[in-house]
Amino acid sequence: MSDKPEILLTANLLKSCQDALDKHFTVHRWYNAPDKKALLAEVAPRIRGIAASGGGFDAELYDALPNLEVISCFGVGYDGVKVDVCKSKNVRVSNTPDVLTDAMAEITLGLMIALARKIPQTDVYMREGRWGKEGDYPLQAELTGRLIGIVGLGRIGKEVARRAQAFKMRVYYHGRRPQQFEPYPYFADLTEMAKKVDWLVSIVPGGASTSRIINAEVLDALGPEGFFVNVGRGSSVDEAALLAALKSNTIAGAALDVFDNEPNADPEFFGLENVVLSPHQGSATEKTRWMMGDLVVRNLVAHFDGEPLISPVA
Ligand code: NAP
Ligand code: 8YV
Repeated sequence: MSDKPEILLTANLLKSCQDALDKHFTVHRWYNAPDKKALLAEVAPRIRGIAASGGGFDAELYDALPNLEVISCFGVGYDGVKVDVCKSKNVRVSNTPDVLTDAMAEITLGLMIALARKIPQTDVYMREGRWGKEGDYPLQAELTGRLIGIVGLGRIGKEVARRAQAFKMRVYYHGRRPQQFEPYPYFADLTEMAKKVDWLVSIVPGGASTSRIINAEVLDALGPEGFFVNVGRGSSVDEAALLAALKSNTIAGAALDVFDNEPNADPEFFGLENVVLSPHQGSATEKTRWMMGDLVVRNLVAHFDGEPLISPVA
């Protein structure tokens, strides 16, 4: 019998992470267990940790593991995890911040450029041979000299701001409070910032405090020459209002990496020309996903070595 701590793996995390977990722990794979009830009956009392995605896991597990000590989340967003329940049970929780910030900033600027310069559409325009038949593609927008309003000037938001400045954009931000050492003008009122800027870029966590903060009023304020980008969480947007704004050209366009219903996003988006769509791949690079997986493992190892968690949230 191994003396390695026994953990539950509730998401099909990437191979390098799973290989490292197998090295340090006895791993019971919940995510593909043929009989989850039988698995619980066999191992529940021995389970001391969970390796999970930030999207959370089956609610039954919160009460089914009497000796659970720690949950290590793959992802910086942990809005799918019941942190209050964990705190009440003295279960520690960690996530994977910072290691994905650069990848996120890259895809945010990439989505902005794709939207402004209609890269998906011009690619198809060429592949369909339309350039030779119909002539040059219509003129487009650009980032230089434009105003960007960042909703959520956190780790990722700050990196987006730095890169937006490199694109000669002027940066503003909105959050629950001004940040003393940030050089950008702060807007306490999201709608007022939307009125001011050309680009509204949302990188806020999920959860109750951000639910539907991007609504019809904000989109109307952004206006017919404004662009909206969401790389945070789909829950932060009133998706019906966004679809209406896109269809009526209340805003010029949107680039979205996150959606209300994933992976089955609303098909209403699919036929719209003024949208760039991305399947929640903000952190999905070889390097970044390896680093996220490594941090999942290092948090668990730290816990079972009696050390503080490397990136605790609770
Ligand atoms: P972070 O450093 O915690 O930043 C979050 C920012 O959101 C903070 O600046 C915070 O500012 C602001 N915020 C929080 N609640 C708010 C509210 N109710 N209204 C307005 N602003 C609010 O987190 P991060 O590392 O930048 O990551 C941000 C989020 O991006 C994650 O939580 C995750 O949901 C998402 N994400 C998505 C992907 C993807 O693949 N698309 C990848 C990574 C992360 P204040 O506290 O001052 O309000
Ligand atoms: C992950 C994310 O893909 O880190 C986050 O919050 O949204 C992405 O990096 C997602 O969490 C999958 O677990």
